[in-house]
Formats: sequence, structure tokens, C-alpha cells
Amino acid sequence: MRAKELFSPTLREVPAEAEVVSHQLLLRAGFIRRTAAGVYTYLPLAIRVLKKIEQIVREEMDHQGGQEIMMPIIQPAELWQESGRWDVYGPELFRLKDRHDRDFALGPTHEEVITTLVRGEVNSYKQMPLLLYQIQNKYRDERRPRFGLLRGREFIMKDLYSFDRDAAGLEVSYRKMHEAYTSIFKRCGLLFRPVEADSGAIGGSDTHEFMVLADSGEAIVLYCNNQACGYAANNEKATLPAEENISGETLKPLIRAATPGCRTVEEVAQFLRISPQTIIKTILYETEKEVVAALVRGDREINEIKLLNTLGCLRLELAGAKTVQQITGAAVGFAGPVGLKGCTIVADPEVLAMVNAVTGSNTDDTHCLNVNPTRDFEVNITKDIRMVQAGEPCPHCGSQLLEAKGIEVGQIFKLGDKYSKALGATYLDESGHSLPIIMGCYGIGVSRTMAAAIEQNHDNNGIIWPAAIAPFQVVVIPVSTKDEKQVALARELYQRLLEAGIETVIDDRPERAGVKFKDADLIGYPLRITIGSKAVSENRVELQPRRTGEVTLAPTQNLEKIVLEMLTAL
Ligand code: 9G3
Repeated sequence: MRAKELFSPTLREVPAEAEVVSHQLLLRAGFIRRTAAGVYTYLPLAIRVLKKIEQIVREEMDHQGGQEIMMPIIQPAELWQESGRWDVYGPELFRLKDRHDRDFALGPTHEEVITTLVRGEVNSYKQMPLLLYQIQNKYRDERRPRFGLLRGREFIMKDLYSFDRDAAGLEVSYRKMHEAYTSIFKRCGLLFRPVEADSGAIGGSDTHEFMVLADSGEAIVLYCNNQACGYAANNEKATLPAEENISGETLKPLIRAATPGCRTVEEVAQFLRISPQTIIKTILYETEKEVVAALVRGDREINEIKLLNTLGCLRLELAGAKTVQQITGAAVGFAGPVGLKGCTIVADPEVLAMVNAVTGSNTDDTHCLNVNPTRDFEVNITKDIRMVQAGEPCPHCGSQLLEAKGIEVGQIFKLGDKYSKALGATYLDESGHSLPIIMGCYGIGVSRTMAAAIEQNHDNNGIIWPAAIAPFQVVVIPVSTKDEKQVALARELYQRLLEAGIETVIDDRPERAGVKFKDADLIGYPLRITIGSKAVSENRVELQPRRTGEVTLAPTQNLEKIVLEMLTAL
């Protein structure tokens, strides 16, 4: 491809609306343009990257026995009514009507469609295991579409669904997908981690997220320092070893102390000159059923997902000032478990091990000192409800946990019989018994993976594509387009590289070399070949990998071989 002909309109300025580096660089380097909020047109360079990722995904899905299909984007409402999800999802579900006033949705995911398909076609254990997948646009009407391709309203997803006769079969399918995902992200040249994740309030079932590690990531990953252990979880899921924290301190009598205007843990700690670790933090929540007081140590944060799962509720919100006043008799900031009535008290195990602690007193501007759990208040539920922090012990081996930021690019779920039961997808076993099909679902954000690759691989000058997913492998740049010999040599080498099957761009535009180098860095070709005066006089060209920037000289004879070798290491 000649750079002159490539439709990749580059921009000098950083577009104002782009908050994250992948969005900025995709716009600047001419990969995408915005069509509507959270909706993008992919230009030729982006299409090339997406096709590469899709090809890797296809090969690994097929390798595990997956079969590609294509379901419709437009889904009839009846399917979602049957699964019960038409009313569960609100404005996030794109809804539309046809000319007969019939309801449809733009597919945000395809559990309903595929379960209905399989219900009609699979009726015997002999037809399973079955792994079906597609690569297709998905639609979710996000409240705040942001971060370019990281959170669009239209995005490309690979979704695979597994159908097995029992839990053991599902386990096999799940492991196959875990293995496939590991190969996919490795082959894409990305640094990633599979992490244990939370499967939501329905709970119980396994789920892993595949995180591309990047400092700009929104997700927090905790992983064990001990590589042989390998424990890794996102911070919504990460757990702790069982607490055995017996203090020798003697219990002192409970007293009350004035703490005027001190509402937060920090304010109380400073005023009383104590450490936040000695304070019990009491936070009131409202669920669809009740008011709940959640207790954690003052230096900890409540994990609302763990709390929601503990309570088995659907909705969990911080209690408003009115509810707090009603339950505690005090303003927000002075709640505490001593004498607290009319709500369920949930405490983190760490709280139960505290001695002579400080809590709110349910009276304005006052706190209780020397509070001792069980002596001074009762707990209804003791359960891990807090965020794990870096530096704490690994729940598997006790080594230190470390923290990293990540972008979720894949997720695998054990669904069990949730959809097959709701939609009546059953099969007959050997003895003629009818049983629900056991399902799993497995997603990869293809367009998101492209953006995550940039978040992980860029510098101040632009994108640094891993060779496996780069739009082109090589750019050939004659330094002076006025020098006919340089241009002729550049064209000859360009032809030879093409014939060797290397995806190459020649930038023989009549621009200054600096402009072409800047564009090459921005677009992120893994390898730049510069043809200067030396190339003509000595038959030697400059090879410069985008990532290291280190220039090496190479003879023009055998260049194809040298380039191919260099590319395998990029
Ligand atoms: C919806 C809307 C948004 C959604 C869903 C449904 C997320 C929804 C979860 C999944 C699970 C898996 C197959 C591939 C792997 C992930 N957001 N999810 O079900 F109606 Cl509006 O999509 N699906």
C-alpha cells in the first residue's frame, strides 16, 4: 500500500473529546471517526487490526471445537419476555418497533436467541457438547458512553455459548474456553491476566475475567506475589484468609466522648488522636427489603458487591439522611452499632476481632469509646464484606497480594440452567429422562481489545502495535523523494517485501522526512525501514523497531529474511 493512497486521515491536534490515550490515538492516527455518541466508523487501518484479532479469535475457537454461526442483531421482544429479562433491563436495552408495532431489541448479548435456537434443534445427549459462536456488533445504550472504543454503545463482540448435559461437561467446556482465551491474548502480544470475578447476585457459579494490564484501566486486579500460587482476582471478588486475631488487651468500660462536627473516620481519628484502625466504620444501606448497617474497620472500604451477595438482595443503596436520622436518631456521621435497632447488622470478621474500639453513638457530635463487639452489641451476620488492599495476605498461600490496573477484554461464565430452564431447553438422557441443558457463555470484546492494546502499548509519539495485530508490519520511507535513486531502491525493496508476504506500506509522499517519521510513529508500524543516501551508496538500509527505536543497519540483499526474523520478535 502506498501511504498516498491509504485512507488514514491523521490529525495534528489531540481531539478535545478524547479522554483516554487509545481514543486520542485512534482518532489522531486515522483509525476511527465518531458517527454518534459511542458509535464509530472504522477506517481501513482499524479494519485491518480488527480482522487480525478476529482471525486469531476464530482460529482458537475452532481449535477448541467451536462452530461459527451468525444470529440476527434484531431480536424479538418475546424471547426476552420469556427469559424474564425484557423488564429487568431498563434504558440500557435499545428497543425498537416494527411497522406492525411489534417490539424488538438490538442485541446486547444473545443468550435468549441461542437458547431458543438450541431448544428447537437439540433434544438428545448425543448432540452435546455443542459450542457455537459468532463475531458481531452488539448494542448497549450506556448512560455515559465514554473512552472511545473502550465503552461504546455499538461494539464488536465474539460470543460463544456452550451446551452440555451436566456440570462435568460444562467444566470441560469452561476449561477449553479458558485455554482458548489464554492463547488468544498471548497471540495478540498482550500482557494480561485471567482473574476470578464476581458472577452477580445469582451467585455461586464460576466466572473469570481476562484483564489487559494497563495503568489507565478502570478495574483493579489483586494478584499473588508468589508466582507458583497464581491467585488473581478483581477487587470485587478478592477474599482474605480466615481471621484469627486474638488480642491480649483487657476490655475497658464503654464511655462516651464529645466529638463536635467529626463525621468521617479521618476527622474522628484526628480529633481523638487515634489510628483509623481502632475505629469501627458504620455505614447504613437500604435494600428493597430492609435497612442494613455494615461494619468494617475504619481503614477499610466496604465492598458493595460482597455486601449485596451476602444479603441476597437485588438493590443496594446508601441510606439517605432521612433514613439515617430515623434509624439512628442522629445525623449522618454518628451511626454506630451500640443500641442500634430496626436494622440488620452485618460485620466484617475483622470487626469482631477489635478490642476497645471507637464507634458512632447514634447521638449527634458524640462517639463511643472502648466498644467491644459481642459485649456491647450483637451482630446478625458476620461475613467478608470489605475490599482487599495490596499488601494483604493471599487467601490461598498467605504471600503478599500485589495490585495492578486492568481493562476487561474477556469474560467467561458458567450459566448452568438459568436460561435453559426459563426458555425450556431440555434434552433426553440415555434412560429417556428430560433434563435441562447446562450452559456457559464466553465473550471477548474485539473492538475493546484493539483499544486496550493501545492503552498498554503506546508512547508520547503514538501507538506501538504488537506485530501480530498491527495493521501493517513495515513502513518503507525514502528520506528524500527528490533523490530518484532512493525512491527507486525504496520501491524495489517494497516490492520484494510484498512478494515475501510482508504487509508493507511505502511512504513516498513528497513530504519532509520528519513528517513521514512522525506519521509512522503515530500509526505504530512495528518496523520502519529508512532509505537514505547510505542505502544507495553502500546498499545498506536502516531498520528501526518502533518499540525500542534502536537503529541497526542491514544489507539490502536478504532483506526479506532479516525483516521476517525481526518481526517474529516484535
Ligand atoms: C442486556 C443489557 C446489557 C447487558 C446484558 C443484557 C451484560 C447482559 C451480561 C452478558 C453475559 C455474557 C455472552 C458473552 C459473554 C458475556 N450487559 N450482560 O446479559 F440486556 Cl442491555 O452479556 N453474554
